[in-house]
Amino acid sequence: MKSPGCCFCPADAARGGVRAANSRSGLQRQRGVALITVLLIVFLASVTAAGLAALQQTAIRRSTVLQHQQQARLYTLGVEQWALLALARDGKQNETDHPEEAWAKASVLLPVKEATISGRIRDLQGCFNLNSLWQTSAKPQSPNSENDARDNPTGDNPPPDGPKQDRPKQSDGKDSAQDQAKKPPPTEPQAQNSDEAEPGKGRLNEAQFQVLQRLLARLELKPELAQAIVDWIDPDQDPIFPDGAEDSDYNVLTPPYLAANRPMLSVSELRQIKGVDQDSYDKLSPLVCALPPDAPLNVNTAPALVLAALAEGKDPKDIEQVLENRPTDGYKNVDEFLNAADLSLEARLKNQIGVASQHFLLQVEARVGDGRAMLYSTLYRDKNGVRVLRRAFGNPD
Ligand SMILES: [Ca+2]
Ligand SMILES: [Ca+2]
Repeated sequence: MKSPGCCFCPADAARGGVRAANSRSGLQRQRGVALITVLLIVFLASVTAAGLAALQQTAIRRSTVLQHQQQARLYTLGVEQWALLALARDGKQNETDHPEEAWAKASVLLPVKEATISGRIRDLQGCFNLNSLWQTSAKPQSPNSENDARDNPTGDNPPPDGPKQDRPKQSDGKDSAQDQAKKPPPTEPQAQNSDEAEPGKGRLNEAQFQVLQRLLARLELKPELAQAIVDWIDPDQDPIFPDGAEDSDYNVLTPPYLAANRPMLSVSELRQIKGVDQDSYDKLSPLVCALPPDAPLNVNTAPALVLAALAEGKDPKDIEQVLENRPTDGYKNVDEFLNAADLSLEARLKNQIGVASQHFLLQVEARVGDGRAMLYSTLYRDKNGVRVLRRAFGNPD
Protein backbone atom coordinates (compact mmCIF):
# COMPACT_ATOMS: atom_id res chain seq x y z
CA MET A 1 0.00 0.00 0.00
CA LYS A 2 1.32 3.38 -1.07
CA SER A 3 2.30 5.64 1.74
CA PRO A 4 0.53 9.05 1.49
CA GLY A 5 3.59 10.80 2.89
CA CYS A 6 5.88 9.51 0.22
CA CYS A 7 6.85 12.33 -2.24
CA PHE A 8 9.05 10.45 -4.63
CA CYS A 9 8.40 7.14 -6.20
CA PRO A 10 10.78 5.85 -8.87
CA ALA A 11 7.99 3.88 -10.58
CA ASP A 12 5.78 6.96 -10.91
CA ALA A 13 8.62 8.98 -12.29
CA ALA A 14 9.25 6.34 -14.90
CA ARG A 15 5.58 6.26 -15.90
CA GLY A 16 5.54 10.06 -16.08
CA GLY A 17 8.52 10.03 -18.38
CA VAL A 18 6.85 7.54 -20.66
CA ARG A 19 3.66 9.62 -20.77
CA ALA A 20 5.66 12.76 -21.63
CA ALA A 21 7.45 10.93 -24.40
CA ASN A 22 4.17 9.60 -25.74
CA SER A 23 2.68 13.09 -25.58
CA ARG A 24 5.54 14.57 -27.63
CA SER A 25 5.30 11.78 -30.19
CA GLY A 26 1.51 12.31 -30.52
CA LEU A 27 2.03 16.03 -31.06
CA GLN A 28 4.52 15.36 -33.80
CA ARG A 29 2.12 12.92 -35.54
CA GLN A 30 -0.67 15.47 -35.30
CA ARG A 31 1.54 18.12 -36.82
CA GLY A 32 2.42 15.71 -39.65
CA VAL A 33 -1.23 14.94 -40.33
CA ALA A 34 -2.10 18.64 -40.27
CA LEU A 35 0.72 19.39 -42.69
CA ILE A 36 -0.42 16.66 -45.06
CA THR A 37 -4.00 17.94 -44.84
CA VAL A 38 -2.88 21.47 -45.61
CA LEU A 39 -0.83 20.25 -48.57
CA LEU A 40 -3.79 18.22 -49.82
CA ILE A 41 -6.09 21.23 -49.55
CA VAL A 42 -3.59 23.40 -51.39
CA PHE A 43 -3.26 20.73 -54.08
CA LEU A 44 -7.03 20.40 -54.50
CA ALA A 45 -7.43 24.16 -54.59
CA SER A 46 -4.71 24.41 -57.23
CA VAL A 47 -6.33 21.71 -59.36
CA THR A 48 -9.72 23.36 -59.01
CA ALA A 49 -8.32 26.76 -59.91
CA ALA A 50 -6.52 25.34 -62.92
CA GLY A 51 -9.74 23.61 -64.05
CA LEU A 52 -11.75 26.78 -63.66
CA ALA A 53 -9.15 28.73 -65.59
CA ALA A 54 -9.26 26.16 -68.42
CA LEU A 55 -13.05 26.29 -68.48
CA GLN A 56 -12.94 30.05 -68.58
CA GLN A 57 -10.46 29.99 -71.43
CA THR A 58 -12.68 27.56 -73.33
CA ALA A 59 -15.74 29.73 -72.70
CA ILE A 60 -13.89 32.83 -73.85
CA ARG A 61 -12.68 31.07 -76.99
CA ARG A 62 -16.13 29.67 -77.71
CA SER A 63 -17.77 33.05 -77.36
CA THR A 64 -15.08 34.60 -79.55
CA VAL A 65 -15.63 31.99 -82.27
CA LEU A 66 -19.40 32.44 -82.04
CA GLN A 67 -18.97 36.17 -82.30
CA HIS A 68 -16.73 35.76 -85.35
CA GLN A 69 -19.14 33.27 -86.86
CA GLN A 70 -22.08 35.61 -86.37
CA GLN A 71 -20.10 38.43 -87.91
CA ALA A 72 -19.22 36.18 -90.88
CA ARG A 73 -22.90 35.30 -91.37
CA LEU A 74 -23.78 38.98 -91.41
CA TYR A 75 -21.11 39.58 -94.04
CA THR A 76 -22.59 36.85 -96.26
CA LEU A 77 -26.02 38.45 -95.95
CA GLY A 78 -24.41 41.74 -96.98
CA VAL A 79 -23.06 40.08 -100.13
CA GLU A 80 -26.54 38.71 -100.77
CA GLN A 81 -27.86 42.27 -100.82
CA TRP A 82 -25.10 43.17 -103.25
CA ALA A 83 -26.12 40.25 -105.51
CA LEU A 84 -29.76 41.37 -105.49
CA LEU A 85 -28.72 44.84 -106.61
CA ALA A 86 -26.33 43.49 -109.26
CA LEU A 87 -28.97 41.23 -110.80
CA ALA A 88 -31.62 43.95 -110.66
CA ARG A 89 -29.27 46.35 -112.43
CA ASP A 90 -28.46 43.73 -115.06
CA GLY A 91 -32.17 43.07 -115.62
CA LYS A 92 -32.69 46.75 -116.42
CA GLN A 93 -29.69 46.96 -118.73
CA ASN A 94 -30.36 44.04 -121.09
CA GLU A 95 -32.69 41.18 -121.88
CA THR A 96 -30.19 38.34 -122.13
CA ASP A 97 -27.99 36.58 -119.60
CA HIS A 98 -24.64 35.11 -120.54
CA PRO A 99 -21.27 34.28 -118.95
CA GLU A 100 -19.63 37.52 -120.06
CA GLU A 101 -21.88 39.70 -117.95
CA ALA A 102 -20.59 41.41 -114.82
CA TRP A 103 -22.63 39.32 -112.39
CA ALA A 104 -21.26 36.07 -113.83
CA LYS A 105 -17.74 36.97 -114.82
CA ALA A 106 -16.00 38.04 -111.64
CA SER A 107 -15.96 36.42 -108.28
CA VAL A 108 -16.73 38.75 -105.43
CA LEU A 109 -13.67 39.45 -103.30
CA LEU A 110 -14.39 42.22 -100.84
CA PRO A 111 -11.63 44.05 -98.96
CA VAL A 112 -12.99 43.96 -95.41
CA LYS A 113 -10.76 44.56 -92.41
CA GLU A 114 -9.85 41.34 -90.56
CA ALA A 115 -12.14 39.30 -92.78
CA THR A 116 -12.09 37.43 -96.08
CA ILE A 117 -15.22 37.43 -98.21
CA SER A 118 -15.61 35.69 -101.56
CA GLY A 119 -18.59 34.70 -103.62
CA ARG A 120 -20.01 34.13 -107.06
CA ILE A 121 -23.35 34.08 -108.83
CA ARG A 122 -24.23 31.13 -111.01
CA ASP A 123 -27.06 30.88 -113.48
CA LEU A 124 -29.35 28.03 -112.43
CA GLN A 125 -31.02 27.80 -115.82
CA GLY A 126 -27.84 26.72 -117.57
CA CYS A 127 -28.64 23.08 -116.89
CA PHE A 128 -31.28 20.50 -117.66
CA ASN A 129 -34.29 21.07 -115.42
CA LEU A 130 -35.34 17.68 -114.05
CA ASN A 131 -38.75 19.01 -113.01
CA SER A 132 -39.53 19.90 -116.62
CA LEU A 133 -40.01 16.16 -117.23
CA TRP A 134 -43.49 16.39 -115.75
CA GLN A 135 -45.99 19.07 -116.62
CA THR A 136 -48.31 19.76 -113.76
CA SER A 137 -50.54 22.02 -115.84
CA ALA A 138 -52.72 21.10 -118.82
CA LYS A 139 -51.40 24.12 -120.65
CA PRO A 140 -48.50 23.44 -122.98
CA GLN A 141 -45.10 24.28 -121.57
CA SER A 142 -44.88 28.01 -121.82
CA PRO A 143 -42.72 30.49 -120.01
CA ASN A 144 -44.79 33.29 -118.56
CA SER A 145 -45.34 36.41 -120.55
CA GLU A 146 -42.59 38.39 -118.92
CA ASN A 147 -40.17 35.57 -119.55
CA ASP A 148 -41.26 35.43 -123.15
CA ALA A 149 -40.43 39.07 -123.42
CA ARG A 150 -36.98 38.50 -121.94
CA ASP A 151 -36.19 35.28 -123.73
CA ASN A 152 -37.59 36.26 -127.04
CA PRO A 153 -37.68 39.99 -127.37
CA THR A 154 -37.98 39.74 -131.13
CA GLY A 155 -40.93 37.37 -130.91
CA ASP A 156 -39.22 34.87 -133.17
CA ASN A 157 -40.35 31.81 -131.25
CA PRO A 158 -43.49 30.21 -132.57
CA PRO A 159 -46.47 29.87 -130.27
CA PRO A 160 -46.71 26.68 -128.24
CA ASP A 161 -47.97 23.74 -130.18
CA GLY A 162 -50.87 21.57 -129.11
CA PRO A 163 -51.09 19.75 -125.83
CA LYS A 164 -48.50 17.07 -125.13
CA GLN A 165 -49.38 13.44 -125.39
CA ASP A 166 -50.46 11.68 -122.28
CA ARG A 167 -48.59 8.61 -121.17
CA PRO A 168 -50.10 5.60 -123.00
CA LYS A 169 -50.34 3.57 -119.79
CA GLN A 170 -52.56 6.19 -118.24
CA SER A 171 -55.18 5.95 -120.95
CA ASP A 172 -58.57 4.94 -119.60
CA GLY A 173 -59.57 3.40 -122.89
CA LYS A 174 -62.07 6.10 -123.75
CA ASP A 175 -59.78 7.59 -126.35
CA SER A 176 -58.94 4.68 -128.58
CA ALA A 177 -56.81 5.07 -131.69
CA GLN A 178 -59.95 5.05 -133.86
CA ASP A 179 -61.58 7.69 -131.69
CA GLN A 180 -58.45 9.79 -131.91
CA ALA A 181 -58.50 9.49 -135.67
CA LYS A 182 -62.12 10.67 -135.80
CA LYS A 183 -61.51 13.59 -133.51
CA PRO A 184 -60.24 16.91 -134.81
CA PRO A 185 -56.73 17.87 -133.73
CA PRO A 186 -56.70 18.61 -130.01
CA THR A 187 -56.91 22.21 -129.02
CA GLU A 188 -55.96 23.96 -125.83
CA PRO A 189 -59.52 24.24 -124.43
CA GLN A 190 -59.86 20.48 -124.74
CA ALA A 191 -56.67 20.02 -122.80
CA GLN A 192 -58.01 22.28 -120.07
CA ASN A 193 -61.18 20.24 -119.91
CA SER A 194 -59.09 17.09 -119.66
CA ASP A 195 -57.16 18.60 -116.80
CA GLU A 196 -60.32 19.60 -115.02
CA ALA A 197 -61.38 15.96 -115.12
CA GLU A 198 -58.14 14.94 -113.41
CA PRO A 199 -56.94 18.02 -111.58
CA GLY A 200 -53.29 18.17 -110.69
CA LYS A 201 -52.31 14.97 -112.43
CA GLY A 202 -50.28 16.48 -115.22
CA ARG A 203 -48.54 14.65 -117.99
CA LEU A 204 -45.15 13.49 -119.19
CA ASN A 205 -43.18 16.07 -121.16
CA GLU A 206 -42.08 13.81 -124.00
CA ALA A 207 -39.67 16.36 -125.51
CA GLN A 208 -37.76 16.84 -122.26
CA PHE A 209 -37.88 13.12 -121.58
CA GLN A 210 -36.06 12.47 -124.83
CA VAL A 211 -33.53 15.20 -124.06
CA LEU A 212 -32.71 13.55 -120.74
CA GLN A 213 -32.35 10.15 -122.37
CA ARG A 214 -29.91 11.59 -124.90
CA LEU A 215 -27.98 13.34 -122.13
CA LEU A 216 -27.70 10.10 -120.16
CA ALA A 217 -26.47 8.29 -123.25
CA ARG A 218 -23.83 11.00 -123.81
CA LEU A 219 -22.65 10.47 -120.24
CA GLU A 220 -22.42 6.73 -120.93
CA LEU A 221 -25.22 6.10 -118.45
CA LYS A 222 -28.31 4.01 -118.99
CA PRO A 223 -31.01 6.08 -120.75
CA GLU A 224 -33.53 3.96 -118.82
CA LEU A 225 -32.65 6.00 -115.72
CA ALA A 226 -34.91 8.69 -117.14
CA GLN A 227 -37.92 6.44 -116.50
CA ALA A 228 -37.16 6.08 -112.80
CA ILE A 229 -36.54 9.83 -112.54
CA VAL A 230 -39.94 10.59 -114.08
CA ASP A 231 -41.62 8.15 -111.70
CA TRP A 232 -39.92 9.88 -108.78
CA ILE A 233 -41.48 13.19 -109.87
CA ASP A 234 -44.89 12.20 -111.23
CA PRO A 235 -47.74 12.09 -108.70
CA ASP A 236 -49.02 8.62 -109.56
CA GLN A 237 -48.00 5.14 -108.47
CA ASP A 238 -47.78 3.63 -111.96
CA PRO A 239 -44.20 2.71 -112.86
CA ILE A 240 -43.15 3.54 -116.38
CA PHE A 241 -42.58 0.24 -118.12
CA PRO A 242 -40.10 -1.42 -117.95
CA ASP A 243 -37.54 0.48 -115.82
CA GLY A 244 -39.62 2.88 -113.77
CA ALA A 245 -39.74 2.75 -109.98
CA GLU A 246 -42.46 3.70 -107.55
CA ASP A 247 -43.16 3.10 -103.85
CA SER A 248 -43.20 -0.67 -104.29
CA ASP A 249 -39.55 -0.54 -105.38
CA TYR A 250 -38.42 1.67 -102.53
CA ASN A 251 -40.37 0.40 -99.54
CA VAL A 252 -38.63 -2.98 -99.70
CA LEU A 253 -35.18 -1.39 -99.28
CA THR A 254 -33.33 -1.02 -95.99
CA PRO A 255 -34.20 1.50 -94.75
CA PRO A 256 -37.50 1.71 -96.64
CA TYR A 257 -38.77 4.97 -98.10
CA LEU A 258 -41.29 6.22 -100.64
CA ALA A 259 -41.02 7.98 -103.99
CA ALA A 260 -41.32 11.77 -103.72
CA ASN A 261 -44.17 11.99 -106.28
CA ARG A 262 -43.64 15.74 -106.57
CA PRO A 263 -41.14 18.07 -108.23
CA MET A 264 -37.64 17.74 -106.87
CA LEU A 265 -36.49 20.28 -104.31
CA SER A 266 -32.85 19.44 -104.77
CA VAL A 267 -30.71 17.59 -107.27
CA SER A 268 -29.44 15.51 -104.37
CA GLU A 269 -32.75 13.61 -104.47
CA LEU A 270 -31.24 11.75 -107.40
CA ARG A 271 -29.29 9.69 -104.87
CA GLN A 272 -32.56 8.10 -103.73
CA ILE A 273 -33.70 7.05 -107.19
CA LYS A 274 -33.45 3.48 -108.37
CA GLY A 275 -30.41 2.85 -110.55
CA VAL A 276 -28.56 6.05 -109.59
CA ASP A 277 -25.24 5.08 -108.01
CA GLN A 278 -22.34 7.30 -107.01
CA ASP A 279 -20.75 7.20 -110.46
CA SER A 280 -23.93 8.15 -112.30
CA TYR A 281 -24.70 10.84 -109.72
CA ASP A 282 -21.25 12.37 -110.10
CA LYS A 283 -21.67 12.48 -113.86
CA LEU A 284 -25.24 13.71 -113.98
CA SER A 285 -25.62 16.12 -111.05
CA PRO A 286 -23.40 18.94 -112.43
CA LEU A 287 -25.54 19.11 -115.57
CA VAL A 288 -29.02 19.06 -114.07
CA CYS A 289 -31.01 21.25 -111.71
CA ALA A 290 -34.33 21.24 -109.87
CA LEU A 291 -36.31 24.34 -110.83
CA PRO A 292 -40.01 25.04 -111.40
CA PRO A 293 -41.21 22.94 -114.36
CA ASP A 294 -41.64 25.91 -116.70
CA ALA A 295 -38.15 27.38 -116.20
CA PRO A 296 -36.55 27.36 -119.68
CA LEU A 297 -32.99 26.31 -120.46
CA ASN A 298 -30.72 29.28 -121.11
CA VAL A 299 -28.67 28.46 -124.21
CA ASN A 300 -26.23 31.25 -123.33
CA THR A 301 -25.09 29.53 -120.13
CA ALA A 302 -25.79 25.83 -120.73
CA PRO A 303 -22.80 23.51 -121.29
CA ALA A 304 -22.22 21.82 -124.63
CA LEU A 305 -23.30 18.39 -123.36
CA VAL A 306 -26.77 19.67 -122.43
CA LEU A 307 -27.18 21.68 -125.63
CA ALA A 308 -26.11 18.74 -127.77
CA ALA A 309 -28.77 16.61 -126.10
CA LEU A 310 -31.47 18.89 -127.51
CA ALA A 311 -31.25 17.09 -130.85
CA GLU A 312 -30.60 13.53 -131.88
CA GLY A 313 -27.11 12.80 -133.21
CA LYS A 314 -25.60 16.16 -132.35
CA ASP A 315 -21.93 15.98 -131.39
CA PRO A 316 -21.04 17.95 -128.22
CA LYS A 317 -17.70 18.85 -129.80
CA ASP A 318 -19.55 20.75 -132.53
CA ILE A 319 -21.50 22.63 -129.88
CA GLU A 320 -18.29 23.42 -128.01
CA GLN A 321 -16.96 24.98 -131.18
CA VAL A 322 -20.11 27.05 -131.46
CA LEU A 323 -19.83 28.19 -127.84
CA GLU A 324 -16.25 29.28 -128.37
CA ASN A 325 -17.50 31.60 -131.10
CA ARG A 326 -20.43 32.85 -129.08
CA PRO A 327 -21.04 36.59 -129.50
CA THR A 328 -19.59 38.76 -126.77
CA ASP A 329 -23.08 39.85 -125.75
CA GLY A 330 -24.47 36.33 -125.95
CA TYR A 331 -27.14 35.12 -128.33
CA LYS A 332 -29.93 37.66 -128.65
CA ASN A 333 -32.59 35.05 -129.27
CA VAL A 334 -33.04 31.32 -129.60
CA ASP A 335 -33.03 31.32 -133.40
CA GLU A 336 -29.62 32.97 -133.47
CA PHE A 337 -28.22 30.13 -131.39
CA LEU A 338 -30.01 27.42 -133.37
CA ASN A 339 -28.67 28.81 -136.63
CA ALA A 340 -25.15 29.02 -135.24
CA ALA A 341 -25.35 25.45 -133.93
CA ASP A 342 -27.13 24.18 -137.03
CA LEU A 343 -29.89 22.78 -134.86
CA SER A 344 -33.48 22.23 -135.83
CA LEU A 345 -35.88 21.67 -132.97
CA GLU A 346 -39.56 20.87 -132.86
CA ALA A 347 -41.67 23.78 -131.76
CA ARG A 348 -42.60 22.46 -128.33
CA LEU A 349 -38.94 21.93 -127.40
CA LYS A 350 -37.87 25.21 -128.93
CA ASN A 351 -40.37 26.94 -126.70
CA GLN A 352 -38.66 25.50 -123.62
CA ILE A 353 -35.32 27.15 -124.23
CA GLY A 354 -34.38 30.81 -124.01
CA VAL A 355 -31.53 33.30 -123.77
CA ALA A 356 -32.30 34.78 -120.35
CA SER A 357 -32.60 33.48 -116.79
CA GLN A 358 -34.71 34.14 -113.76
CA HIS A 359 -33.13 31.73 -111.27
CA PHE A 360 -29.63 32.23 -109.92
CA LEU A 361 -27.53 30.71 -107.17
CA LEU A 362 -25.37 32.92 -104.99
CA GLN A 363 -22.55 31.18 -103.14
CA VAL A 364 -20.69 33.20 -100.51
CA GLU A 365 -17.96 32.33 -98.06
CA ALA A 366 -16.88 34.70 -95.28
CA ARG A 367 -14.09 34.17 -92.75
CA VAL A 368 -13.61 36.31 -89.67
CA GLY A 369 -10.88 35.12 -87.32
CA ASP A 370 -11.80 31.55 -86.45
CA GLY A 371 -15.39 32.01 -87.62
CA ARG A 372 -16.54 30.84 -91.04
CA ALA A 373 -19.91 31.07 -92.76
CA MET A 374 -21.09 29.66 -96.09
CA LEU A 375 -24.29 30.98 -97.64
CA TYR A 376 -26.21 29.52 -100.58
CA SER A 377 -29.06 31.72 -101.78
CA THR A 378 -31.41 30.92 -104.61
CA LEU A 379 -32.39 34.22 -106.20
CA TYR A 380 -35.35 34.86 -108.46
CA ARG A 381 -35.70 37.80 -110.81
CA ASP A 382 -38.82 39.03 -112.56
CA LYS A 383 -40.24 42.34 -113.64
CA ASN A 384 -40.88 43.25 -110.01
CA GLY A 385 -37.24 42.90 -109.03
CA VAL A 386 -35.03 40.27 -107.45
CA ARG A 387 -35.85 38.33 -104.30
CA VAL A 388 -34.52 35.42 -102.30
CA LEU A 389 -36.39 32.17 -102.84
CA ARG A 390 -34.28 30.02 -100.59
CA ARG A 391 -31.42 30.58 -98.21
CA ALA A 392 -29.19 27.91 -96.69
CA PHE A 393 -26.16 28.29 -94.45
CA GLY A 394 -23.43 25.70 -94.63
CA ASN A 395 -24.87 23.38 -97.24
CA PRO A 396 -26.47 24.04 -100.63
CA ASP A 397 -29.04 21.30 -100.08
CA1 LIG B 1 -28.35 40.04 -118.38
CA1 LIG C 1 -44.61 8.54 -109.05
